Amino acid sequence: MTYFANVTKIAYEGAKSKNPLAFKYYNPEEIVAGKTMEEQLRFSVAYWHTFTAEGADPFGAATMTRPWDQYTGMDKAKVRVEAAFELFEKLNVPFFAFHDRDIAPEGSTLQETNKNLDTMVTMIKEYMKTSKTKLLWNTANLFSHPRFVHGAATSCNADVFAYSAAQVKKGLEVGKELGAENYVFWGGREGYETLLNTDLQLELDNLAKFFHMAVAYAKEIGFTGQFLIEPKPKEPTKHQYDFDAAAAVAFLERYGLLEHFKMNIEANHATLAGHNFQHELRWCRINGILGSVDANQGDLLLGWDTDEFPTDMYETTLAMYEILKNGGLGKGGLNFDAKPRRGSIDTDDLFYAHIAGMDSFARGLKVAQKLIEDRVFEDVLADRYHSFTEGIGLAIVSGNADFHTLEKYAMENQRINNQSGRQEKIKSILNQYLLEV
Ligand code: XUL
Ligand code: CO
Repeated sequence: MTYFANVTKIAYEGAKSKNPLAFKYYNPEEIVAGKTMEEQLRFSVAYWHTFTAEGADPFGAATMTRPWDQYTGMDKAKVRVEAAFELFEKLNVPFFAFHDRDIAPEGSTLQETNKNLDTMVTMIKEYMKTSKTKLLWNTANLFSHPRFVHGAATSCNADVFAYSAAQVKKGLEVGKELGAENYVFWGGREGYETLLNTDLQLELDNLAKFFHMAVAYAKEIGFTGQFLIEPKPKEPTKHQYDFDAAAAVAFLERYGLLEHFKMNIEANHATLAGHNFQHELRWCRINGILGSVDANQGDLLLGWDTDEFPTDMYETTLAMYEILKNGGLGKGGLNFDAKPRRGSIDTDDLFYAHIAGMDSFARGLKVAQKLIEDRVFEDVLADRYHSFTEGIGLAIVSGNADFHTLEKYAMENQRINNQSGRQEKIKSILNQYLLEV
């Protein structure tokens, strides 16, 4: 049985290829910066966008008909797994990621829901035995069902807190069973609509308790996946507690949780927070908490989370620059939390979309590697911050200055000379690399 009859295994054919179902830049075996592209990029397919999303938006119904749509319930879930492993193999991706409810439908009780999940986990585990594709991360969907109307771990209703705990407990067991390299917490409903009815202090304390319980349970069962928080400032909730990496880290630090977590940075979430992708990656990198990436892009003309496949070469290049400077992603990967546009209605579009994303990041990797090799930005910084390498600047950075010595210096130093930031010149150089590497 094949679900993607028009597509054979996607091969690397090089930049001159006119075959739309071939990689132009992603050559999994090619060595870049000491590792194969496959090892550097660690691509992952997001189960929800690829196998459960069907093109619905807040104003209109589904536009995409998939081969598994002729089935319902558990039958549909099983056919999706068959199709998923066919797609993984044809795309030659090393990883995938899912929410619990992506792979198995809810039953009428939590017991029945867990039973459905167990059946699907057994099936997926069987497929994973003969597939190279591993589980990058799993997570709990604590946002779709109406029970999460007021939040999950930050709900005003203790019964919902308990239900959410049970769901994450099961999720950690599933993660262990399938050898997940990470476990993600994205708090889409963890936040508030209005402070007029919100006990902010209690909600944050409860969220911290929830995370501590998750850390304890992972330890108890020997689940060794890396815990990741995925920041997002808003949508669906007006204000989400894990607003951006800085807010998430301040929270983790305040509650003694920082050593147990890293960040899963999503490009579109960064822009929703008023940052750019590189900002969030850089911030995590310098703080040693860059865990994984949800690789997508937003549309600056639309104010919401459009989850487009990443094709903007500036973004992929600067993202790969941060990732290489980070020494890679460790247990993390580049997970395509992305969907074809509502008008891209064919099943083949799933392949075109992934190829576009994989090629854009592969090319970004090569340009970033060359930028680093040639010390393009490193030399810019060395020159720009030169004043901190000698004299008073060296005294400041080495901790040998105080307000007395600085005042004395400033009084004696009558002339301050500033130099140009040279932004436009730097951008021209970046363009040369993008066009010529
Ligand atoms: C939502 C989002 C989620 C998380 C996992 O914006 O990004 O799909 O990645 O729950
Ligand atoms: Co995401």
